[in-house]
Amino acid sequence: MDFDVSKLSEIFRIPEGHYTIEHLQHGHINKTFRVIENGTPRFILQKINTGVFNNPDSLMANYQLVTSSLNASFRSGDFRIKTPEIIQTQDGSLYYTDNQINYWRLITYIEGIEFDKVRRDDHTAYEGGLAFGSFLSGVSGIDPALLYVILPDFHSLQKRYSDFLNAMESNPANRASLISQEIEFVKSRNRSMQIIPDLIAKGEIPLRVVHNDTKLSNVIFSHEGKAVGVIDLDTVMPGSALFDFGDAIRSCANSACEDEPDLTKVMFEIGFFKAFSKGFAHSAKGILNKTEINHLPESALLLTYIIGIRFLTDYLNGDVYYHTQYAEHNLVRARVQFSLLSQMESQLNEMHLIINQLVDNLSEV
Ligand code: GN1
Ligand code: MG
Repeated sequence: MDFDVSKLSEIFRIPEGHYTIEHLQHGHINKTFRVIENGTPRFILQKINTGVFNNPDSLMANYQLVTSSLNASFRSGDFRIKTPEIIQTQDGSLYYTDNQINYWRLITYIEGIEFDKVRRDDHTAYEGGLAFGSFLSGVSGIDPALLYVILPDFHSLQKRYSDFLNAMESNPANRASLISQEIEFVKSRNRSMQIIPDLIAKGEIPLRVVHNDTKLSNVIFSHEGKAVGVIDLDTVMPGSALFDFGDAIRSCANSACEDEPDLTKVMFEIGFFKAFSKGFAHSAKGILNKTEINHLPESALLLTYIIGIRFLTDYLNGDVYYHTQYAEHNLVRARVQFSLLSQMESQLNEMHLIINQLVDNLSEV
Protein backbone atom coordinates (compact mmCIF):
# COMPACT_ATOMS: atom_id res chain seq x y z
CA MET A 1 0.00 0.00 0.00
CA ASP A 2 1.60 3.20 -1.10
CA PHE A 3 -0.89 5.64 0.42
CA ASP A 4 -0.10 7.24 3.76
CA VAL A 5 -3.45 6.94 5.52
CA SER A 6 -2.37 9.23 8.36
CA LYS A 7 -2.52 12.06 5.77
CA LEU A 8 -6.08 11.26 4.65
CA SER A 9 -7.74 14.23 6.33
CA GLU A 10 -4.91 16.55 5.28
CA ILE A 11 -5.53 15.58 1.67
CA PHE A 12 -9.31 15.20 1.51
CA ARG A 13 -12.11 17.26 3.03
CA ILE A 14 -13.01 14.89 5.85
CA PRO A 15 -12.90 15.31 9.63
CA GLU A 16 -9.64 14.45 11.37
CA GLY A 17 -9.70 10.95 12.83
CA HIS A 18 -7.81 7.75 13.29
CA TYR A 19 -8.36 5.96 10.01
CA THR A 20 -7.13 2.56 8.90
CA ILE A 21 -7.52 0.90 5.52
CA GLU A 22 -8.35 -2.56 4.29
CA HIS A 23 -7.78 -3.81 0.74
CA LEU A 24 -10.93 -5.16 -0.95
CA GLN A 25 -10.36 -7.98 -3.39
CA HIS A 26 -13.25 -7.49 -5.80
CA GLY A 27 -12.82 -5.44 -8.95
CA HIS A 28 -10.46 -6.41 -11.74
CA ILE A 29 -9.24 -2.94 -12.69
CA ASN A 30 -8.80 -0.34 -9.91
CA LYS A 31 -7.35 -1.01 -6.47
CA THR A 32 -10.00 -0.48 -3.82
CA PHE A 33 -9.64 0.08 -0.07
CA ARG A 34 -12.19 0.49 2.68
CA VAL A 35 -11.39 3.30 5.09
CA ILE A 36 -12.34 2.42 8.65
CA GLU A 37 -12.65 4.62 11.72
CA ASN A 38 -13.19 3.00 15.12
CA GLY A 39 -14.31 -0.24 13.51
CA THR A 40 -16.85 1.50 11.25
CA PRO A 41 -16.37 1.71 7.47
CA ARG A 42 -16.48 5.38 6.50
CA PHE A 43 -15.15 5.81 2.96
CA ILE A 44 -13.86 4.02 -0.09
CA LEU A 45 -10.38 4.96 -1.31
CA GLN A 46 -9.44 3.94 -4.84
CA LYS A 47 -6.24 4.00 -6.80
CA ILE A 48 -7.36 4.62 -10.35
CA ASN A 49 -5.86 2.25 -12.90
CA THR A 50 -4.49 4.77 -15.37
CA GLY A 51 -3.43 1.99 -17.73
CA VAL A 52 -7.18 1.60 -18.40
CA PHE A 53 -8.54 5.03 -17.45
CA ASN A 54 -5.92 7.29 -18.96
CA ASN A 55 -7.80 10.54 -18.52
CA PRO A 56 -8.69 10.95 -14.84
CA ASP A 57 -10.14 14.43 -15.44
CA SER A 58 -12.79 13.17 -17.86
CA LEU A 59 -13.41 10.08 -15.74
CA MET A 60 -14.06 12.11 -12.63
CA ALA A 61 -16.07 14.77 -14.48
CA ASN A 62 -18.49 12.04 -15.64
CA TYR A 63 -18.61 10.57 -12.14
CA GLN A 64 -19.44 13.95 -10.65
CA LEU A 65 -22.13 14.74 -13.20
CA VAL A 66 -23.89 11.42 -12.70
CA THR A 67 -23.67 11.14 -8.93
CA SER A 68 -24.66 14.73 -8.27
CA SER A 69 -27.74 14.30 -10.45
CA LEU A 70 -28.73 10.94 -8.94
CA ASN A 71 -28.06 11.95 -5.36
CA ALA A 72 -30.14 15.10 -5.79
CA SER A 73 -33.06 12.88 -6.84
CA PHE A 74 -32.29 10.57 -3.92
CA ARG A 75 -32.44 13.44 -1.44
CA SER A 76 -35.71 14.73 -2.87
CA GLY A 77 -37.17 11.24 -2.40
CA ASP A 78 -37.71 10.57 -6.13
CA PHE A 79 -35.16 7.82 -6.23
CA ARG A 80 -34.37 5.06 -3.75
CA ILE A 81 -30.93 4.05 -5.00
CA LYS A 82 -27.80 5.71 -3.61
CA THR A 83 -24.60 6.22 -5.55
CA PRO A 84 -21.24 7.14 -3.97
CA GLU A 85 -20.41 10.83 -3.67
CA ILE A 86 -16.98 12.18 -4.46
CA ILE A 87 -15.10 13.79 -1.59
CA GLN A 88 -12.96 16.62 -2.87
CA THR A 89 -9.37 17.24 -1.92
CA GLN A 90 -8.59 20.26 0.27
CA ASP A 91 -7.90 22.32 -2.86
CA GLY A 92 -11.17 21.32 -4.50
CA SER A 93 -9.93 18.68 -6.90
CA LEU A 94 -11.93 15.51 -7.57
CA TYR A 95 -8.86 13.31 -7.12
CA TYR A 96 -5.41 13.44 -5.55
CA THR A 97 -2.12 12.85 -7.36
CA ASP A 98 0.75 11.60 -5.21
CA ASN A 99 4.43 12.13 -5.94
CA GLN A 100 4.60 8.80 -7.81
CA ILE A 101 1.86 10.11 -10.17
CA ASN A 102 -0.69 7.70 -8.78
CA TYR A 103 -4.25 8.96 -8.90
CA TRP A 104 -6.43 8.48 -5.82
CA ARG A 105 -10.06 9.27 -5.18
CA LEU A 106 -12.14 9.15 -2.05
CA ILE A 107 -15.86 8.45 -2.18
CA THR A 108 -18.58 7.91 0.39
CA TYR A 109 -19.21 4.42 1.69
CA ILE A 110 -22.67 2.94 1.16
CA GLU A 111 -23.57 0.76 4.11
CA GLY A 112 -24.60 -2.78 3.20
CA ILE A 113 -23.70 -6.44 3.52
CA GLU A 114 -20.52 -7.98 2.14
CA PHE A 115 -21.22 -9.14 -1.39
CA ASP A 116 -20.20 -12.74 -0.74
CA LYS A 117 -22.84 -12.88 2.00
CA VAL A 118 -25.65 -11.77 -0.30
CA ARG A 119 -28.10 -14.65 -0.77
CA ARG A 120 -28.38 -15.87 -4.36
CA ASP A 121 -32.12 -16.22 -4.83
CA ASP A 122 -35.07 -14.85 -6.80
CA HIS A 123 -35.53 -11.98 -4.39
CA THR A 124 -31.93 -10.82 -4.81
CA ALA A 125 -32.20 -11.08 -8.58
CA TYR A 126 -35.45 -9.06 -8.50
CA GLU A 127 -33.83 -6.38 -6.33
CA GLY A 128 -30.79 -6.32 -8.65
CA GLY A 129 -33.16 -5.71 -11.57
CA LEU A 130 -34.91 -2.93 -9.67
CA ALA A 131 -31.55 -1.30 -8.89
CA PHE A 132 -30.17 -1.27 -12.42
CA GLY A 133 -33.55 -0.37 -13.94
CA SER A 134 -33.80 2.54 -11.48
CA PHE A 135 -30.28 3.59 -12.37
CA LEU A 136 -31.21 3.66 -16.03
CA SER A 137 -34.32 5.66 -15.41
CA GLY A 138 -32.46 7.93 -12.93
CA VAL A 139 -29.86 8.94 -15.55
CA SER A 140 -32.33 9.16 -18.40
CA GLY A 141 -32.59 12.93 -17.92
CA ILE A 142 -28.88 13.43 -18.59
CA ASP A 143 -28.01 14.28 -22.18
CA PRO A 144 -25.59 11.54 -23.35
CA ALA A 145 -23.58 14.20 -25.21
CA LEU A 146 -22.58 15.70 -21.84
CA LEU A 147 -20.57 12.63 -20.93
CA TYR A 148 -17.03 11.94 -22.06
CA VAL A 149 -16.55 8.65 -23.86
CA ILE A 150 -14.09 7.22 -21.35
CA LEU A 151 -13.49 3.88 -23.07
CA PRO A 152 -14.45 4.11 -26.76
CA ASP A 153 -16.31 1.12 -28.24
CA PHE A 154 -16.48 -0.46 -24.81
CA HIS A 155 -19.18 -3.00 -25.68
CA SER A 156 -18.60 -2.98 -29.42
CA LEU A 157 -18.69 -6.51 -30.79
CA GLN A 158 -16.66 -5.45 -33.79
CA LYS A 159 -13.86 -4.04 -31.63
CA ARG A 160 -13.83 -6.97 -29.21
CA TYR A 161 -13.84 -9.53 -31.99
CA SER A 162 -11.07 -7.82 -33.92
CA ASP A 163 -8.99 -7.45 -30.70
CA PHE A 164 -9.46 -11.19 -30.24
CA LEU A 165 -8.37 -12.00 -33.83
CA ASN A 166 -5.32 -9.77 -33.44
CA ALA A 167 -4.33 -11.41 -30.17
CA MET A 168 -4.75 -14.82 -31.77
CA GLU A 169 -2.57 -13.92 -34.71
CA SER A 170 0.19 -12.13 -32.82
CA ASN A 171 0.00 -14.74 -30.02
CA PRO A 172 2.34 -12.79 -27.70
CA ALA A 173 2.15 -15.25 -24.78
CA ASN A 174 2.30 -18.37 -26.97
CA ARG A 175 -0.99 -19.61 -25.66
CA ALA A 176 -3.11 -19.86 -28.83
CA SER A 177 -2.36 -23.54 -29.39
CA LEU A 178 -3.66 -24.34 -25.89
CA ILE A 179 -7.15 -23.05 -26.57
CA SER A 180 -8.17 -24.25 -30.02
CA GLN A 181 -11.58 -25.36 -28.69
CA GLU A 182 -12.37 -21.95 -27.20
CA ILE A 183 -11.15 -20.21 -30.37
CA GLU A 184 -13.52 -22.37 -32.44
CA PHE A 185 -16.37 -21.58 -30.04
CA VAL A 186 -15.81 -17.83 -30.41
CA LYS A 187 -15.54 -17.96 -34.20
CA SER A 188 -18.66 -20.07 -34.62
CA ARG A 189 -20.87 -17.54 -32.75
CA ASN A 190 -19.68 -14.26 -34.21
CA ARG A 191 -22.29 -14.06 -36.98
CA SER A 192 -25.28 -14.86 -34.81
CA MET A 193 -24.28 -12.09 -32.39
CA GLN A 194 -24.70 -9.31 -34.98
CA ILE A 195 -28.44 -8.71 -34.41
CA ILE A 196 -28.15 -6.09 -31.67
CA PRO A 197 -25.07 -4.30 -33.09
CA ASP A 198 -26.95 -4.00 -36.42
CA LEU A 199 -30.02 -2.51 -34.72
CA ILE A 200 -27.80 -0.03 -32.87
CA ALA A 201 -26.11 0.93 -36.14
CA LYS A 202 -29.54 1.51 -37.73
CA GLY A 203 -30.64 3.67 -34.80
CA GLU A 204 -33.51 1.34 -33.87
CA ILE A 205 -31.83 0.78 -30.53
CA PRO A 206 -30.96 4.23 -29.15
CA LEU A 207 -27.85 5.35 -27.34
CA ARG A 208 -28.62 6.37 -23.79
CA VAL A 209 -26.65 7.11 -20.66
CA VAL A 210 -26.01 3.65 -19.22
CA HIS A 211 -23.91 2.08 -16.46
CA ASN A 212 -21.98 -0.37 -18.67
CA ASP A 213 -20.69 -2.58 -15.83
CA THR A 214 -23.75 -4.11 -14.22
CA LYS A 215 -22.29 -7.05 -12.35
CA LEU A 216 -24.46 -7.95 -9.39
CA SER A 217 -21.49 -7.14 -7.14
CA ASN A 218 -21.99 -3.52 -8.19
CA VAL A 219 -25.31 -3.44 -6.30
CA ILE A 220 -25.21 -2.80 -2.54
CA PHE A 221 -27.78 -4.77 -0.55
CA SER A 222 -29.08 -3.90 2.90
CA HIS A 223 -29.15 -6.48 5.69
CA GLU A 224 -32.84 -7.01 4.85
CA GLY A 225 -31.92 -7.90 1.26
CA LYS A 226 -33.10 -4.67 -0.36
CA ALA A 227 -30.99 -3.09 -3.10
CA VAL A 228 -29.88 0.26 -1.68
CA GLY A 229 -27.03 1.38 -3.88
CA VAL A 230 -25.32 1.12 -7.23
CA ILE A 231 -21.54 1.56 -7.33
CA ASP A 232 -18.62 1.48 -9.80
CA LEU A 233 -19.58 4.34 -12.08
CA ASP A 234 -16.34 4.54 -14.08
CA THR A 235 -17.91 3.23 -17.24
CA VAL A 236 -21.09 5.34 -17.20
CA MET A 237 -21.14 6.54 -20.79
CA PRO A 238 -23.41 6.61 -23.80
CA GLY A 239 -24.35 3.01 -24.62
CA SER A 240 -27.36 0.77 -24.92
CA ALA A 241 -29.77 -0.21 -22.16
CA LEU A 242 -29.32 -3.72 -23.53
CA PHE A 243 -25.66 -3.64 -22.47
CA ASP A 244 -26.76 -3.10 -18.88
CA PHE A 245 -29.46 -5.74 -18.99
CA GLY A 246 -27.29 -8.35 -20.71
CA ASP A 247 -24.22 -7.79 -18.54
CA ALA A 248 -26.36 -8.08 -15.41
CA ILE A 249 -27.93 -11.35 -16.54
CA ARG A 250 -24.60 -13.02 -17.27
CA SER A 251 -23.60 -12.21 -13.73
CA CYS A 252 -26.79 -12.58 -11.70
CA ALA A 253 -28.22 -15.67 -13.45
CA ASN A 254 -24.97 -17.60 -13.05
CA SER A 255 -25.27 -20.13 -10.20
CA ALA A 256 -21.49 -20.02 -9.68
CA CYS A 257 -18.69 -17.45 -9.43
CA GLU A 258 -17.30 -15.68 -12.47
CA ASP A 259 -14.11 -17.72 -12.07
CA GLU A 260 -15.49 -21.12 -11.08
CA PRO A 261 -13.05 -23.76 -12.41
CA ASP A 262 -15.60 -26.60 -12.09
CA LEU A 263 -17.95 -26.04 -15.04
CA THR A 264 -20.50 -28.55 -13.71
CA LYS A 265 -21.33 -25.90 -11.10
CA VAL A 266 -21.98 -23.22 -13.71
CA MET A 267 -25.71 -23.19 -14.37
CA PHE A 268 -27.74 -20.57 -16.17
CA GLU A 269 -30.59 -20.02 -13.69
CA ILE A 270 -33.56 -19.05 -15.78
CA GLY A 271 -35.55 -18.36 -12.60
CA PHE A 272 -33.07 -15.60 -11.74
CA PHE A 273 -33.36 -14.30 -15.30
CA LYS A 274 -37.12 -14.05 -14.80
CA ALA A 275 -36.84 -12.37 -11.40
CA PHE A 276 -34.20 -9.86 -12.58
CA SER A 277 -36.27 -9.04 -15.67
CA LYS A 278 -39.31 -8.39 -13.52
CA GLY A 279 -37.43 -5.93 -11.32
CA PHE A 280 -35.78 -4.27 -14.30
CA ALA A 281 -39.03 -3.94 -16.24
CA HIS A 282 -40.76 -2.54 -13.19
CA SER A 283 -38.26 0.26 -12.63
CA ALA A 284 -37.27 0.97 -16.25
CA LYS A 285 -40.75 0.76 -17.76
CA GLY A 286 -41.58 3.76 -19.84
CA ILE A 287 -37.90 4.10 -20.78
CA LEU A 288 -37.35 1.17 -23.11
CA ASN A 289 -38.73 1.05 -26.65
CA LYS A 290 -40.29 -2.02 -28.25
CA THR A 291 -37.15 -3.07 -30.11
CA GLU A 292 -35.15 -2.94 -26.90
CA ILE A 293 -37.73 -5.00 -25.02
CA ASN A 294 -37.93 -7.60 -27.79
CA HIS A 295 -34.17 -8.08 -27.70
CA LEU A 296 -33.63 -8.38 -23.97
CA PRO A 297 -32.93 -12.16 -24.24
CA GLU A 298 -30.43 -11.69 -27.08
CA SER A 299 -28.63 -9.03 -25.06
CA ALA A 300 -27.84 -11.61 -22.38
CA LEU A 301 -26.21 -13.82 -25.01
CA LEU A 302 -24.35 -10.91 -26.59
CA LEU A 303 -22.85 -9.57 -23.37
CA THR A 304 -21.93 -13.05 -22.16
CA TYR A 305 -20.15 -13.58 -25.47
CA ILE A 306 -18.40 -10.19 -25.40
CA ILE A 307 -17.15 -10.55 -21.82
CA GLY A 308 -16.03 -14.12 -22.59
CA ILE A 309 -14.08 -12.88 -25.61
CA ARG A 310 -12.45 -10.16 -23.52
CA PHE A 311 -11.23 -12.68 -20.93
CA LEU A 312 -9.95 -14.98 -23.68
CA THR A 313 -8.21 -12.11 -25.47
CA ASP A 314 -6.48 -11.11 -22.24
CA TYR A 315 -5.40 -14.72 -21.76
CA LEU A 316 -3.90 -14.69 -25.26
CA ASN A 317 -2.18 -11.37 -24.55
CA GLY A 318 -0.55 -12.69 -21.36
CA ASP A 319 -2.94 -11.17 -18.77
CA VAL A 320 -2.21 -7.51 -19.34
CA TYR A 321 -5.67 -6.04 -18.64
CA TYR A 322 -7.53 -7.82 -15.83
CA HIS A 323 -5.99 -8.52 -12.43
CA THR A 324 -5.33 -12.27 -12.26
CA GLN A 325 -4.30 -14.56 -9.41
CA TYR A 326 -2.90 -17.47 -11.42
CA ALA A 327 -1.82 -18.25 -14.98
CA GLU A 328 -5.09 -19.78 -16.19
CA HIS A 329 -7.36 -17.30 -14.43
CA ASN A 330 -8.55 -15.48 -17.56
CA LEU A 331 -9.08 -18.78 -19.37
CA VAL A 332 -11.17 -20.11 -16.49
CA ARG A 333 -13.23 -16.92 -16.57
CA ALA A 334 -13.73 -17.20 -20.34
CA ARG A 335 -14.86 -20.81 -20.05
CA VAL A 336 -17.48 -19.86 -17.47
CA GLN A 337 -18.94 -17.29 -19.88
CA PHE A 338 -18.94 -19.75 -22.77
CA SER A 339 -20.67 -22.40 -20.68
CA LEU A 340 -23.34 -19.89 -19.68
CA LEU A 341 -23.72 -18.81 -23.29
CA SER A 342 -24.29 -22.37 -24.50
CA GLN A 343 -27.00 -22.83 -21.89
CA MET A 344 -28.64 -19.53 -22.80
CA GLU A 345 -28.65 -20.53 -26.46
CA SER A 346 -30.66 -23.62 -25.69
CA GLN A 347 -33.11 -21.66 -23.51
CA LEU A 348 -33.56 -18.63 -25.74
CA ASN A 349 -37.22 -19.49 -26.53
CA GLU A 350 -38.09 -19.77 -22.84
CA MET A 351 -36.38 -16.44 -22.19
CA HIS A 352 -38.55 -14.84 -24.88
CA LEU A 353 -41.69 -16.36 -23.40
CA ILE A 354 -40.78 -14.90 -20.01
CA ILE A 355 -40.26 -11.42 -21.45
CA ASN A 356 -43.48 -11.58 -23.49
CA GLN A 357 -45.44 -12.58 -20.41
CA LEU A 358 -43.87 -9.77 -18.43
CA VAL A 359 -44.79 -7.24 -21.10
CA ASP A 360 -48.41 -8.49 -21.13
CA ASN A 361 -48.61 -8.20 -17.35
CA LEU A 362 -47.11 -4.71 -17.36
CA SER A 363 -49.52 -3.43 -19.99
CA GLU A 364 -52.45 -4.68 -17.93
CA VAL A 365 -51.35 -2.53 -14.94
C1 GN1 B 1 -14.19 -5.28 -15.13
O1 GN1 B 1 -13.57 -3.37 -12.62
P1 GN1 B 1 -14.62 -4.41 -12.65
O2 GN1 B 1 -14.17 -5.66 -12.05
O3 GN1 B 1 -15.87 -3.88 -12.08
C2 GN1 B 1 -14.50 -4.67 -16.49
C3 GN1 B 1 -15.92 -5.04 -16.92
C4 GN1 B 1 -16.07 -6.54 -16.94
C5 GN1 B 1 -15.71 -7.09 -15.57
C6 GN1 B 1 -15.78 -8.59 -15.55
C7 GN1 B 1 -13.43 -1.11 -17.08
O4 GN1 B 1 -15.03 -4.71 -14.17
O5 GN1 B 1 -16.18 -4.54 -18.19
O6 GN1 B 1 -17.39 -6.91 -17.23
O7 GN1 B 1 -14.39 -6.68 -15.18
N1 GN1 B 1 -14.35 -3.23 -16.40
C8 GN1 B 1 -13.57 -2.56 -17.28
O8 GN1 B 1 -15.83 -9.03 -14.25
O9 GN1 B 1 -13.02 -3.11 -18.21
MG1 MG C 1 -16.05 -1.77 -13.09
